[in-house]
Amino acid sequence: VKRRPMVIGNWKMNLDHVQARQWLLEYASSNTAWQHRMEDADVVVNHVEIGVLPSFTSLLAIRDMARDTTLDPELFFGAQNVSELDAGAYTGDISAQMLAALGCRYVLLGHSEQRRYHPEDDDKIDRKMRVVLDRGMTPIVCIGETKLGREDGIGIDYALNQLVSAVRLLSGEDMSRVIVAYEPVWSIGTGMTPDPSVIESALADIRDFINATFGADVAAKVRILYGGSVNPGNAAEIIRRYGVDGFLVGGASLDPAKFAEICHLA
Ligand code: G2H
Repeated sequence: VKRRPMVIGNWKMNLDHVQARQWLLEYASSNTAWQHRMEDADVVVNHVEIGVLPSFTSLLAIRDMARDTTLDPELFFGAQNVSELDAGAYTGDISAQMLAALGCRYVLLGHSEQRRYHPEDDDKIDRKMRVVLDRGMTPIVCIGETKLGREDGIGIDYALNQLVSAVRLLSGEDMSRVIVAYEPVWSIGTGMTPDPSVIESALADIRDFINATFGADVAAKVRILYGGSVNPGNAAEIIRRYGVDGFLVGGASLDPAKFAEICHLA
């Protein structure tokens, strides 16, 4: 199975709807410049799937502009979180139905900042996985160990336990649609990344778990991304590693030129 590489920009709590429009214009022109450079160099460009995760209030602006077919490459979008509940008296929450109605392709779940600053827990995340899949969207589930875990030698086991819980309610068919983002918490927004060989072995452990739980066909289909301080300087080295299907990019995705560069390195 050939998995399509992907790069997802997680804007976090940045870029209002006006700034989002501006971002998209600048991204489109950076991207065109990259394409010309690639053509001049006769490089065959990978068919990378590219998406952004704006804040809820910027989704509509991105949706309207992303429909513009002159934009190349196609830009998908999704949300940074969702309620696990269907509808009703849940002030301040956003449902999966609402996100699907907007045309969201992805919903990010279990980001460490959600786990840290909100009462987001494994039990809720597995229900969110379910509602996102039921609405035809793709969950991008984040897992990753804290620095503490790493120093204690817990390492990947901590991340794997999060994954075990997140996929608890899923069938193999569901699982083949899931995207897993491995983000060691200590590398998020810090400029520090694990050694590429460590990333490679962590992703291999994740795929082994999927293989053992859902079988080889499913394991071959699931895309596993690396996230945490990805930038144009380290992206090429990480993507070369076996089993790395792409990136979840935070800080560097706010700069449309840097984001376009990472997309072309993937
Ligand atoms: C990790 C990542 C994107 P950053 O959170 O999800 O952020 O690239 O800023 O480390």
